[in-house]
Order: sequence, then C-alpha cells, then structure tokens
Amino acid sequence: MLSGCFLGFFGGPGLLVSGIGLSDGTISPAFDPDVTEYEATVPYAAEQVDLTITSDLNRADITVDGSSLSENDTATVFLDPGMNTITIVATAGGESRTYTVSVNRFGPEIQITGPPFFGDADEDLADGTLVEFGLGAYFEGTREIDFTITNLGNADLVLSALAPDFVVIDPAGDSEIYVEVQPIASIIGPGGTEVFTIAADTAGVVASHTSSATIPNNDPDEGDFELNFTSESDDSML
Ligand SMILES: [Ca+2]
Repeated sequence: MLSGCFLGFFGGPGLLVSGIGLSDGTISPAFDPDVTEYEATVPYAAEQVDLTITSDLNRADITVDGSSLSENDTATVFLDPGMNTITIVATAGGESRTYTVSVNRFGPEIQITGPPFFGDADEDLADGTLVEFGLGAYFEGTREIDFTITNLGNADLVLSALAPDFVVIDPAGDSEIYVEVQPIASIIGPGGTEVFTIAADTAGVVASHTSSATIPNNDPDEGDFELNFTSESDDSML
C-alpha cells in the first residue's frame, strides 16, 4: 500500500524533468526524477558549464538560478572555484519541483612563466612555446633562463616524472641545451611555485641547437606541458 502511494505521488504527471545534462562533467547519481540533489566535478579550467534540461511531454516551465530557460535551450552557468550550487525549478500544471546540482570546480592548474626570448621579461607561456636563447658569443659560455611553475588551481599540482628529473629534456635533443636546475618539490600546493633553469651552451663552433623539455603533471588538459628551445653558437670573434 505504501509503495503504491509513493508511486502515485511521484510518478505520472509528476515527471516535470526527464534529464539534466552538463557540457563538462557528469551528474551523480544518474538522473532520477525523484532524486532532487546531484553533484558533479569539473576541472579548475572550466570557468562555465552548459546545463541542458529535458522535460516530458507537456513541457514544464523551467528556471535555472532564477532565469527562465527557453525550450531546447541550454543555460550557461559561470563557475567560481570550489562548490557552485545550481538551482533548477520546474513547474507544470500547478506542480513544482526543485533540483539542485552542486558543481565542484576543482583541480590543479599549471602555469609556466618565463621569457620567450633570452633577456626578455617573463610571460605566461603556452604549452608548446618556442623559447629562443638566441645567438651567444663564444666567450659567453652558457646562457641560462629561469622558469617558474605556478599552481593557479585549488588542488595539489603533482610533477609526475621520476624524481629528481621533473623537467624531462628530450634525449634526442642537442646536448648543448640542458636542465641546469630542477624543481625541488614534486607537489605544488594551491598558489605555490617551483623554479627550474634551462641552460644553453653557446661556447662552440657556429651551429644551431634545438631541444625540448616536457613537464609531466596532473593538470587534466596540460599533463605533458612542453617547451621547445633553440640556441646558436658563434665563434666568429675568435
Ligand atoms: Ca590546465
């Protein structure tokens, strides 16, 4: 008797919403019209998420955080770092139901800053940036560039290469370009930094050198952050 009563109350015309979808991440538990609270986790880099609400036959009036949603439309919700609670209210035939989706914008976010050209000011370097040591004079010996790894996210950034070589130089690259100083710690907390130094030996005969380095880490979309390097040696002063 009791279960029949519940079925009568929650089923049939009470089905105002038949699905909740996210453009990034997946709600948990799976959607069930009778379950009104959901959670999802998206990467720290996700500054917004699109929410798609599907409703049954006689479409309910739906609001997302107070704004009404047009039919077949998606609601774009901007996300703060950490937990964001999105409130969905569906109304039809004098009946109303409220769903909440708690979206946790959570994770590490790697940023690497350094000069793209020897002697330049530091910039935020994109994954794959070419860093140019330029033309070094014979007697200069080596040129060194410092790079800073910053964790802009709200979870630990983990440098995942085998210690202590967290910055992995391409073994097929020219040996004139090498890691002078490695990061010290493999775990960089939120807001934390680590520094490494790449050196280019310019004290050779006239030649161009190229190499690259990867910084394996747990950022979900920059997990093999790569920097490329070129340098030139010049003995014309001899
Ligand atoms: Ca990232």
